[in-house]
Amino acid sequence: MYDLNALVKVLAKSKLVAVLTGAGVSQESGIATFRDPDGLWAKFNPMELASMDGFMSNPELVWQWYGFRREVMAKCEPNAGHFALAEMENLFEEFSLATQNVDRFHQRAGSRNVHELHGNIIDNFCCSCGAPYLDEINLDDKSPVKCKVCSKFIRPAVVWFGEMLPADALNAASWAAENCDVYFSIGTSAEVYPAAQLPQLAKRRGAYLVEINPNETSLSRLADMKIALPSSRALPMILEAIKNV
Ligand code: BV8
Ligand code: ZN
Repeated sequence: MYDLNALVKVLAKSKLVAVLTGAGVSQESGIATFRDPDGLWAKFNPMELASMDGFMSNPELVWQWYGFRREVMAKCEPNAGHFALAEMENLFEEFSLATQNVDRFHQRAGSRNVHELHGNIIDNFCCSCGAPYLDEINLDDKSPVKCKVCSKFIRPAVVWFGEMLPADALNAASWAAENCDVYFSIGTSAEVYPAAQLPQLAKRRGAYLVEINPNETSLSRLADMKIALPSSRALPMILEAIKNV
């Protein structure tokens, strides 16, 4: 069981608060998660779709899958959990938000300093020469558009399985995990590495670890506090408790 008063007391003494979010934070905005029974991967095999090999062997299928997800994200809105995190950013001396999500909902909700560990689904670049592709994407295109420089395929600016995470985002998120007083792991199954290492690293370095997730994860037994609520309910409650101190 969680105790918001105890959490507020710990937060009141904190200089740096760090956060890692996963697909669960966007679930209540209408974006399917990856591993829940009705999740994105449930219908597809992640290695088949979210990897360079998958894209090269079936560019049309992968391009259409991203088109479908872009369409869903364009119709959805950030939820109360995103907005609460954006407000929390201003309540602490230092606040670091790292996300595995590619939907940019944290930024749309007003978070200014977001470390995108798995890239974003909005931008695109060339698979071959790396040139950014800046034109509008037609979501009805059934096959990937071609690069204007070398006419190879364009791809979404997400990090695929087997690909390195952007060094600047991972370094910033790792530094925050190593130096924070409180670490929130929110809406993630903590199964995808190296992002999943961050909460463990924070805990090892002595941070107070809070997990917000209605379900159990491999992190739950490590957490100092487990809040088994949807993030869109838990985060506004935490924000209110902090503001009412
Ligand atoms: C790397 C972008 C190596 C794309 C994503 C075999 C082959 C290749 C690699 C590996 C391998 N085995 C292991 C690996 C490493 C691999 C990995 O970790 N695999 C896992 C599956 C074991 N990692 C990688 O490949 C990474 N790169 O290792 O590079 C390397 C090393 C050196 C040199 C070169 C290369 C790259 C990983 C990034 C993959 N890209 N996304 C896209 O989106 O299309 S991963 C994808 O999973 C999303 O980013 C997603 O966010 C992420 C993690 O999932 P979660 O966010 O946790 O989502 P999930 O559905 O799992 O969980 C949701 C949770 O929310 C649940 O717990 C649920 O209970 C909870 N929830 C639900 N509703 C709510 C809620 N919580 C709160 N409120 C709610 N309302
Ligand atoms: Zn090119």
